[in-house]
Amino acid sequence: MLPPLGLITVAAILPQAWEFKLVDRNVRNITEAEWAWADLVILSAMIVQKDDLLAIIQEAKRRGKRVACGGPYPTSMPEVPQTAGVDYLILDEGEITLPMFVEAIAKGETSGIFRTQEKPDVTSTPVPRFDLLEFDAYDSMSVQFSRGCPFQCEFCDIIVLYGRKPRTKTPAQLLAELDYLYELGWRRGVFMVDDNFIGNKRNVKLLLEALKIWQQEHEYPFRFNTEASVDLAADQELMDLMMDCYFDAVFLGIETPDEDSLQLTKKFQNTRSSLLEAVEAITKTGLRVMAGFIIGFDGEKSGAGDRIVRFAELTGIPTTTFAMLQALPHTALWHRLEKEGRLRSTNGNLNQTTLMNFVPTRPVEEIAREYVEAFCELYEPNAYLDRVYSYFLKLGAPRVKVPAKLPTLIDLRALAIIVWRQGIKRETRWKFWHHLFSVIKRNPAVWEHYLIVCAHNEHFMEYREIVRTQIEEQLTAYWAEEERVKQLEVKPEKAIAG
Ligand code: B12
Ligand code: SF4
Repeated sequence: MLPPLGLITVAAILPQAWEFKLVDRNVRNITEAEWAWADLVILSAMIVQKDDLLAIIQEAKRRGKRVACGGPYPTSMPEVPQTAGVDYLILDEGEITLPMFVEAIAKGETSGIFRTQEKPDVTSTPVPRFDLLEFDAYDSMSVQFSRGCPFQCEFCDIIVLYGRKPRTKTPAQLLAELDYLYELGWRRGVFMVDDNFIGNKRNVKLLLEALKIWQQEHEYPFRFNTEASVDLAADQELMDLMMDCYFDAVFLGIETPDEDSLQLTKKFQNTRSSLLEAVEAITKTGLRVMAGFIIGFDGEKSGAGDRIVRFAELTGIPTTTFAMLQALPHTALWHRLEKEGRLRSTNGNLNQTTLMNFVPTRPVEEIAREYVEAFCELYEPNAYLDRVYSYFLKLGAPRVKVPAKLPTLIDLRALAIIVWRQGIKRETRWKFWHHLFSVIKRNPAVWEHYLIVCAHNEHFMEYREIVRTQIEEQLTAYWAEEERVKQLEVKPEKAIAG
């Protein structure tokens, strides 16, 4: 979906006299020629990419290369890459630690750990090296205006990694990044990867004012998405500005409609007004809501999965990121569970196919069953089509006049796939055509966007089975482990009896 913005930012911070080649392991393998060429292998990873990170470290060491690594996972769990044999651990935000590393290299040091408690001022972050990317591999490009979030959700590691004081770039700095993307020929979506785009509302409005003019002058080459907290709904001026800049979707961390769970997890901003009304206000303005949902909070009552499905149906939210709660390293939740002796593993990885890594307050199999059922229900083809249809009838129309573009070969191929699978092959074909024509008639400005979101289900339908199989496998392993521990506990008694 998106490129590794961290690594291309790292490449921009390092001395520009160095030569760089970038391999995104989400896209392709490293070639023999690339291995032979590299003097130094620089790696970054998120927690879910741990296994691949370790494999590459080992491969690089086997080939006698020096290895440096940093990024969110090594920063959370530095002992893991260290044990795997990396030479340089460059942790925290690269703006501060990379210069320390470059200095160490200049002094001929062959290993080192570079850390800082300080959070850098991102106004000095250079324009990322977008030129290192293979553009065709991605759905959207990424840019980042701010880091950090002012809220205090108990499970969140953003505030651990990037702090609670949102730090923003200057509008001119972000526009320079867009200029570069434009110059390189990018003309599709751009995701503002901020943890909470509206964490500093004053500065984001200044950015949007400038971006509005930039987009007008360049005839709207980019369509933006972002992530924001639910209080976006209370600021109509901000939402209007986003519409004027050609934002079309926003990811909201709804987490759960259960107010007790929201209170317990300290997501107070989601309890201040009605979540249903917030989603409605954002939708009517014209921003498609994507929602993050979580199941498995402490004290959660049975039926949480159903309540999430009902919430999605009531609001019509098409696309969701739904996962079982995970305690990520060093979060407030992780520390609490560790104190209570409830952490089962420190490997929390936030993936949608992962069983929770702690002992919950209700039976784990009940949560897992509700989760898998809810996941499958959300993306059942009939239910999905109806939900997306109801949503797009109320979605506000775009406000900017984007010049018509000829469809590319990629667009035409995607259209052919969706028409074949959803309009001809599948049993829901009549519903598909009915809803499509009805959207074209009743809310014509959004029909293309509607079709794209229908296409998302091609991923989720397959993913449902992956979620089901992997969660069931982990449950089986969980029970086998519980049984093994029980056996170990009863052994001494047996020995005495024997
Ligand atoms: C955009 C994004 C995505 C995108 C694309 C990511 C990509 N291809 O890189 C998508 C939507 C695909 C995605 C998916 C997921 N993501 Co994500 N994502 C982000 C997000 C919002 C922004 C990433 C980004 O571009 N940041 C901007 C750059 C500039 O910052 P940065 O990467 O941190 O880099 C800086 C430093 O970390 C450091 N640095 C980074 N790399 C390196 C390397 C070296 C050598 C050095 C020295 C320094 C260094 O220097 C940089 C400049 O300061 C972050 C949150 C965040 N604030 O970063 C989460 C985040 C990285 N994602 C996270 C997670 C968990 C996931 C998912 C597992 C979610 C899920 N449930 O499925 C999946 C995994 C996908 C996969 N299988 O690969 C976690 C990782 C937690 C962790 N501790 O590892 C984060 C931190 C958010 C969170 N807490 O939930 N994600
Ligand atoms: S609002 Fe989002 S980014 Fe901010 S603390 Fe809560 S979960 Fe983390």
